[in-house]
Amino acid sequence: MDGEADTEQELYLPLGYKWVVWDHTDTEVHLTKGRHTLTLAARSLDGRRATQGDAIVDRLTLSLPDASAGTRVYEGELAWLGGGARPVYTLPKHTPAPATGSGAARLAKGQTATFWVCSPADREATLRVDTLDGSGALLSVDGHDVLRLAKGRDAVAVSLSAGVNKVTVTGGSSATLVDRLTVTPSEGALPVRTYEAQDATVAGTASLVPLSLATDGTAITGIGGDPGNGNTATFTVSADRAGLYALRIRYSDPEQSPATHYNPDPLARHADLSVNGGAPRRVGFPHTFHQNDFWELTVPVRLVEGRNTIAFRSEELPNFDGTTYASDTFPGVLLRSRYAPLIDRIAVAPYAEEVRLR
Ligand SMILES: [Ca+2]
Repeated sequence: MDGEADTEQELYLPLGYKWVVWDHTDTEVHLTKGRHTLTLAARSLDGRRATQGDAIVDRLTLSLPDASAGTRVYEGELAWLGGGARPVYTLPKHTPAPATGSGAARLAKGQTATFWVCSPADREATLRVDTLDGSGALLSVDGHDVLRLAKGRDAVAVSLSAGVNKVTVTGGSSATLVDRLTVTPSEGALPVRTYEAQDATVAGTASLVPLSLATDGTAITGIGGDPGNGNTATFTVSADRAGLYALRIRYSDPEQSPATHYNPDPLARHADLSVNGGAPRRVGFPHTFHQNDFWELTVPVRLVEGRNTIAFRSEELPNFDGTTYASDTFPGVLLRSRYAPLIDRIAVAPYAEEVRLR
């Protein structure tokens, strides 16, 4: 900023599928009133550090910090209503307060209001349902029940996924008037335990690789291989009590097959995830385009109290006949990956916990 070395900061630009598939990176600058010069440069002011590769920059957007922007409001009357639920714009006389927005959603037993809630990151947020009448409605997030509404019990901390989360209120014993849902980023209600790559037990070809943008400088690579392989990574994690937990996997997925005109990007890595040796669950991981470009993905898992193992493995999946493999039919053409993504770290937090806000 203004050519001053002590304001210089290094930005990591996300990698995209191709040029002109736009993305963004965000940072904070502290500005005094008046005119300033913001400079983006491929070389640091002291000349010692330089950009690797290059980028095309479309624009800079400058916005003021806004404390009220922390809470997002989703009006009940604007929710997706199902099962015969309907918006109500003229409230019954006995309701205790006026509605926000233009009204509320009326949910009789089994009727639903669905909200599409956006989270900027895989992180905790506190969801609060403001109702004007009725009780006993059930709140769920991505199909997991997180709270039964009752008098004074209307808020719950939830481990949201980055991007869109499906939040549903289902009417209970007495018809509920849902005024709105508020979502506020919060901390501490859902304690997070973090396990770095070097905490895992690796087997076979799975091994640690140094990567500068991995949280502790290393990630696990080489998970997966031939059908039936034993190239695995296993974390031992601790849970205070049995229940549903959010498993946040920080990963990179660099593998990409050459694009063709009809199949621009057919390949994504997957991992078969097994908790305490149980039946594996297949998880797909979107591209991050480089092994040193890490994203997070949240997977809900059920843990028992105390020690739990979480194992990652992978192999090429067969064709639709269940027996042949694309790599045999089209040798040398990369159509299905045999590998899990690189894993930088995992974090485990309770999926949801009721909170008392007043
Ligand atoms: Ca409302």
